[in-house]
Amino acid sequence: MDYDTVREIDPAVADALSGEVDRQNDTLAMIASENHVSEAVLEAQSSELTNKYAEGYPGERYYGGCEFADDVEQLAIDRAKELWGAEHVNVQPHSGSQANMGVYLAMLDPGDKILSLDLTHGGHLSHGHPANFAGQVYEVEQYEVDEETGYVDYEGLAELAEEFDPDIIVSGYSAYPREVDFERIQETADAVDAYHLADIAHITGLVAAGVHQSPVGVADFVTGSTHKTIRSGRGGIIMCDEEHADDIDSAVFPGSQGGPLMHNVAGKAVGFKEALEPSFEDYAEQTVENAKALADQLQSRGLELVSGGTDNHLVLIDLRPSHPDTAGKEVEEALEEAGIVLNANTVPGETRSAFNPSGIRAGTPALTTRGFDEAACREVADLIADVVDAPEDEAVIAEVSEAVDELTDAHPLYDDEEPLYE
Ligand code: DSN
Repeated sequence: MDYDTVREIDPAVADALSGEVDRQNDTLAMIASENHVSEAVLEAQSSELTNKYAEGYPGERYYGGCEFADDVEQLAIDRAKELWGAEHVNVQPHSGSQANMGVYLAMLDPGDKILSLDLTHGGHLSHGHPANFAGQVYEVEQYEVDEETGYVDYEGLAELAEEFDPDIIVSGYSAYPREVDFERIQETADAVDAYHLADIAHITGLVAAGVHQSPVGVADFVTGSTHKTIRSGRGGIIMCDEEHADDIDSAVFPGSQGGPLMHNVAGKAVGFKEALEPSFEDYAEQTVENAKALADQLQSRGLELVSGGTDNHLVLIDLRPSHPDTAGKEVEEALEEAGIVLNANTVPGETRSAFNPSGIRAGTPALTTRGFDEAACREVADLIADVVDAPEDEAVIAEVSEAVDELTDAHPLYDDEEPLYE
């Protein structure tokens, strides 16, 4: 997009928008939660539906003029049901956090108990961090990963559940490189008579494509975001059995949101249609293969990975064993200077601070969308390792930057010539 129309009215914003296109074209997006959506999703998301208020649900709106909003939302719902096999789907949450809020509001009273994974072990703010509404409204206890293995400590979780007697157990994580055993967590939830919320924000696409086990039909509630590995319009989603449908719908609207962002719902519908194509399964498989190649090459360069590898779309490097004097933020900043954008991240047993932690999280969803294969990801792993070894060396940064330019030139993004993906 050239943003000519915006430029006529508002050159400052047009500059920023064009700058962002160039930034995405010229850098490697390795923040594990990010992706690049198709031109069709972009177009739907910037449609005139942004003008429409559509409080309510398809066929039951509070305002008139909702016939096309109804069409779009029903398409998004039907496609989501087909993708994930859920009985009931709500596509209105504005984000993954809003989706989690919808479930809490529907099923819990203030002061009820949430048992979730600690943020520094890979959990998410909306699972009950004290700085988030979930930590302020509910009583929260947190389970952890085993610091030796990096895997969820399922036994510790079961023991803690017995002790704490939660009303809801949250599974699904933001910085966890291994397959989640949703059935095992469900057994624990059953044993203590708690609900189970599986937040698959990061792995929505992997689950839809069948390359990660699905919690749908296992957990009581499944939430997610819709713009990460599933690569559709930005926002959130809630899935559940028919039994809880009315409670969930009322908790989203009017419980916690007003008018749905119908332009985003249109982007979700289009992205879900794309994800129903057989090629999406190839994309999801390649995303995981790419992460494995990245992991393998990082390890061969002497870097330590939490859990020793990955089963999904991300790797988590613990810098402490190999580079005890180098902190995550320093590496994040040096890599960004070289054109590789990822984030510093806490690691299990964190000894630094949340703002300048000891780890780096890197994901392959966006690179895979861009056409990177295992060989290209191994090359990227070498570039990352070069910078980790010498984050202050400007000559190294310059060399890596040149290699990034070659990679981005070889894998054009939004280039007006070819669609990003078919
Ligand atoms: N900000 C997202 C992530 O990076 O994992 C989670 O919401």
